[in-house]
Amino acid sequence: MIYYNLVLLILFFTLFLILIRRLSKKKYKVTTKEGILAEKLQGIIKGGKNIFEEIEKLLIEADIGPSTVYDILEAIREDNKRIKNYKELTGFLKAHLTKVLDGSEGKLNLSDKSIILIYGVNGVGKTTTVAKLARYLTVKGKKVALVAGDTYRAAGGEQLDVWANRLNVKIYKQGHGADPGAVIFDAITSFKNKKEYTTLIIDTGGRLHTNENLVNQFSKIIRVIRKAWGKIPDERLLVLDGTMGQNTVNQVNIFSKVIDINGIIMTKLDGTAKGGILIRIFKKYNIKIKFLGMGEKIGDLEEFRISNYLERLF
Ligand SMILES: Nc1nc2c(ncn2[C@@H]2O[C@H](COP(=O)(O)OP(=O)(O)OP(=O)(O)O)[C@@H](O)[C@H]2O)c(=O)[nH]1
Ligand SMILES: [Mg+2]
Repeated sequence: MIYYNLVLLILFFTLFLILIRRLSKKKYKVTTKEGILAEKLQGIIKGGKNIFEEIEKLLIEADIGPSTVYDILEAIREDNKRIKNYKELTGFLKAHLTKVLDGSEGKLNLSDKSIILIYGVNGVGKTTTVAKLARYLTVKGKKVALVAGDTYRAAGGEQLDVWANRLNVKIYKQGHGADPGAVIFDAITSFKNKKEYTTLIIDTGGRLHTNENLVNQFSKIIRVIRKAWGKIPDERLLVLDGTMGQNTVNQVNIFSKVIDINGIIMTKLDGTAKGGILIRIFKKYNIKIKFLGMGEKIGDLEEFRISNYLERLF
């Protein structure tokens, strides 16, 4: 009889444990926000794996950069007792990275008449970003005109033309193969004297075979703008492709030799790309991050906000 009762008790207890686990799992799903790294972090915590090794691997994979990852792990070690679950871990990571990113949010600084220069390597999303910015500024009441400065690619000017038509904004363009310097010079000269436009956004080409060519061509464009405008462009925005990872650091390095970059726009963060590299770039170059490209459509441009960015990352 005693034996029978004991078996019954064990059975009851096991069922109770299963029920508790089920319930807590359900609660877990409801209460956690699912950022890109969320699932993996939950796995680490729940799997009882070596938490430091796993977090290190994950943060390195997210392109956050070795020195920042090292700092984070040191801080977690010091604060080890506090981190008991997923929520506490992400809270800790967000708080730490918010400090690292302090000062990284950048806004456009435009006056009654300003020029925005958009540049970056081949295919990163420059032309799309020019169109997105045109719409962003039009909504804010600016009178925008565009310059098709990419004359290398046969479709380069046409692509911008399509956007300009859709947005109903002015576009300065010349034929395929024209000298980009001449296109830009003529556009600025006209823009300067036209009261009906407040903001000129210049698209440039990125299709050059070597870094040296790119730098030479780009230096020439800046010289032309200085000559026509009397100073460097008011906004000098480098477009980086979020899916390119570590490569983007080299791109910042190359362009920073020729131009005083005053803002970064990172595109293609609507897919699996985490964009953790922005943390590394900001730490290294201290350049403001101004916008994130979140898709191919005209409205898919987001002002960079540290909190939103980190919310998406974790
Ligand atoms: N998913 C996604 N795709 C994007 C985004 N921005 C641009 N693209 C796509 O990326 C591709 C290249 O975009 P473009 O704007 O032509 O890039 P570009 O830098 O002007 O290219 P080149 O002029 O050839 O150097 C296009 O298919 C765009 O639709 C983004 O934020 N998300
Ligand atoms: Mg283009």
